[in-house]
Amino acid sequence: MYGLVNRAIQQMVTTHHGEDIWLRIKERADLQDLDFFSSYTAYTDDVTHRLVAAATEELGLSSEQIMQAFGEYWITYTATEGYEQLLESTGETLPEFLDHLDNLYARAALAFPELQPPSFRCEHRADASMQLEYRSKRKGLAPMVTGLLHGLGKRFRSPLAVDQVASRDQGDATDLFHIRLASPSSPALLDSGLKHE
Ligand code: 1DX
Repeated sequence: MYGLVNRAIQQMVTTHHGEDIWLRIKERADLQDLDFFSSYTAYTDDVTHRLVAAATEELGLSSEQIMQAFGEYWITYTATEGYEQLLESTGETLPEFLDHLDNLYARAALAFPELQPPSFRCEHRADASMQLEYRSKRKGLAPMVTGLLHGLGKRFRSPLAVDQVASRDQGDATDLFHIRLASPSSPALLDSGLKHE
């Protein structure tokens, strides 16, 4: 993946846990000789997976927890690192944004030819819930998608609940996420753990 992804992991860890922990994670991932990640260099996915694995050891969190936190972080990180326009032009509301995710990638891929974009398809239900299908060449990143969705919920100030209802890791054909938006008409949803922090 492009170095921007590894830089985002570095910044998330440094901000929340400090420089020393970051250096330990980097060393455990056998990346101690690397001075920095260059945003526009395509690194092997292995580098990212090693960072996540090392972070689980140093932070005592599961890789699912780390990838979910990272997905959420990615939304604010990219917004402040020059991609606010890209996010803005993808949609003004969460449902619109989810409908246009493949567009976002089509535009990003013009500038960054080594991007290996996943693909998303969003179905809107009569009860205003949505089902998002996620397809990727990569495996094991579904928890990051859950985090991305929570990050988008914060961006659009619409708290949401995400349930993964099918999983490639469990042998299903694709990864499917069921998304419920909290609305003024559903205070029960807001009380059931939807409201984060
Ligand atoms: F819901 O691959 C909201 O390298 C979402 O299965 C989901 O293949 C927002 F460094 C610049 C650059 C570069 C900008 F300059 C990426 F080159 C991309 C910025 C997307 C913002 C995907 C990153 C592939 C790198 C992938 C999950 C899971 C997508 C990570 C999240 C907005 C981003 O992102 C999978 C790669 C950008 C850039 C956004 C992604 C690669 C996403 C989202 N993806 C690189």
